[in-house]
Amino acid sequence: MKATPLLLSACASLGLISATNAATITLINGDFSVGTDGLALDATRNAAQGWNSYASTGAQLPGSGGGVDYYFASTGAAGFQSAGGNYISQIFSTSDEGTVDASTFGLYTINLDLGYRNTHATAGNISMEISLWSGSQKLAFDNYTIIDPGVVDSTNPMTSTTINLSYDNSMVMAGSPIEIRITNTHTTSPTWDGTALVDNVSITATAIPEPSSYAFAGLAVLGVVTLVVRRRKMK
Ligand SMILES: [Ca+2]
Repeated sequence: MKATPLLLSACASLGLISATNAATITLINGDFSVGTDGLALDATRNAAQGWNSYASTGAQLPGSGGGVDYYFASTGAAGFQSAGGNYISQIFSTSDEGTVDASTFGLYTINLDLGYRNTHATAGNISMEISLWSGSQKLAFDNYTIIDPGVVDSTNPMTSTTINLSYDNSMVMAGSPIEIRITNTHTTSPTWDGTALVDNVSITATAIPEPSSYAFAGLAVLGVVTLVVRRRKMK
């Protein structure tokens, strides 16, 4: 009967590592509804609060101005042109479980709405890249194709999309920043003919058990098996 406590111990170890530790990430202004002055974007035309934007041909976030208004009142989405790499990004640091950095979680589920501004022009399928970065290091990425819907008056169709990204967070130094980037990798001319729309971005994160936890559980199971085999041989 000495095997019983060890068996319970092994089961407890397995239970610990199989339990998921999901957390909702706090993204600022995931629906692109607020400007940098805290007012609604459609009233102020300021850049979106919480987000950075990068483009080869000027700013591209809703309300950022600069000669082209990227804010679309009908959807309230961020829009950016097909200039071969325009992207928006946000470094996030908190979740409902506390402070987050790139070493905290290894699996991220990103929900967002993607669409095509097709009321005036379209220019082929738009390839989007959704990625996670820590500084200059790309940790994970996936691609999504927004199919060219053709020009249709008074639309701008949006589709809810889920992207799962994972990486080995045990290899990332604690305290490293983590950033989400949403990139329009399509290139066309004029660039605004292929304008991608992004809205309602949210992220949940899950811890991936460290390999050492698996090793420990494996050793515990091995110990039980060995003990059982020995006891049977003794009978
Ligand atoms: Ca919105």
